[in-house]
Amino acid sequence: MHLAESGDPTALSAALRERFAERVGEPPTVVGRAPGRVNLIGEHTDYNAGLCLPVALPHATYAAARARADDRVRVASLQQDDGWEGTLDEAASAPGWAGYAAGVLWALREAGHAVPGVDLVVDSRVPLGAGLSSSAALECAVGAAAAGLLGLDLADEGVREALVAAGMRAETEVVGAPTGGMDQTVAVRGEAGHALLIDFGPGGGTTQVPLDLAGHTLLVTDTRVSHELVDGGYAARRADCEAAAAALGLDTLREATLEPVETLDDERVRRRATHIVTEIARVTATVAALEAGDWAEVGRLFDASHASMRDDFEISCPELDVAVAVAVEAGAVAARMTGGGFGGSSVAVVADERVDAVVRAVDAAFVREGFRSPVHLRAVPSDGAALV
Ligand code: GAF
Repeated sequence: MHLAESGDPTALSAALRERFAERVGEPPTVVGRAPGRVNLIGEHTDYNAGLCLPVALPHATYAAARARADDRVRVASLQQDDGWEGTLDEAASAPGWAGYAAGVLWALREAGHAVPGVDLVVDSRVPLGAGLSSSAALECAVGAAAAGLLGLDLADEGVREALVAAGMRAETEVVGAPTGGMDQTVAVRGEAGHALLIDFGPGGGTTQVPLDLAGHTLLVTDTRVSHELVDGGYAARRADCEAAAAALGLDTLREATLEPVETLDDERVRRRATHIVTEIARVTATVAALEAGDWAEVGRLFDASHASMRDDFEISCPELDVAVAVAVEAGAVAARMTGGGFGGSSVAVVADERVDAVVRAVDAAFVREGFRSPVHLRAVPSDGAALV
């Protein structure tokens, strides 16, 4: 059975330092690291002031950096052929993948930090375009490296807030993906052994939820159907949610209940709002079920969440539906699609001794259906952004 490895952070950092020195001519002064994430439940709830429950992956992005004497930013990636070079001002419109990296430096400077020109080389073990938040991992790895260059302490609450905010600005303003903040929050605040309950409502915040998997594995399956948040589907869902809140006379769907939602005239908008209201309730129920070790209930909640995303929010795809159904048939106690949707990954809770059987069953089903071979990984709950 093949699972995509996260690699050893110390070894990856050392290898990246060497590659940086070859390219830049001098060694980096810092290496920042930030993880991808898998969301257990609470999808598209973040921009509706709702709840979600992500876990930081052991698979992370690494950003090696060294300050320059001028105000130029040069970014390169071990995964991408193209790099980017420009001034800190021009970083506000850096194109393609470089926008996530250079955009964070721009956003930190906009927030008042004395960001210097920087040479940056990044490396990633987060599968790209897999709905596992490779973009927030990149943003927050660069943010961690920048904090290192600026002498800011990543354990400091204000610094963490600044990194989350800078990552969000890079993504929404520089790249133009109207996302909601879950990914950057867990990339910075994730803790080993925990899921992170995030409350995006007024006065909300984050709570570490100890995750006692009791002989289970969080198995992620990347369908390799590439998902792009910059495409129109994500923004269209967000617009529908805003339309629903407006029609109900509310600021956000967090304040909505099912009864008035069921009276909404527009059938599509009604189904979108139904997903959000029921999904927020499922997050609270999942936390309770996890705390009680009630895996059967977690299974029911994941099942309902998947159906809601498939039928009401309409963000699933045949590959995700097959991955989820076959995982359950092969013995997973719970499975659902995860992340923004339109491709990407599923997450399943599988008794350790059944992982092999589930992986084989999903692989065989993908062959039968003529889908691309999926990639699986073990989502061991891990720490958020740090220097390595
Ligand atoms: C993507 C977005 F970036 C998040 O903000 C969130 O909305 C998620 O999709 C869906 O839950 O990862």
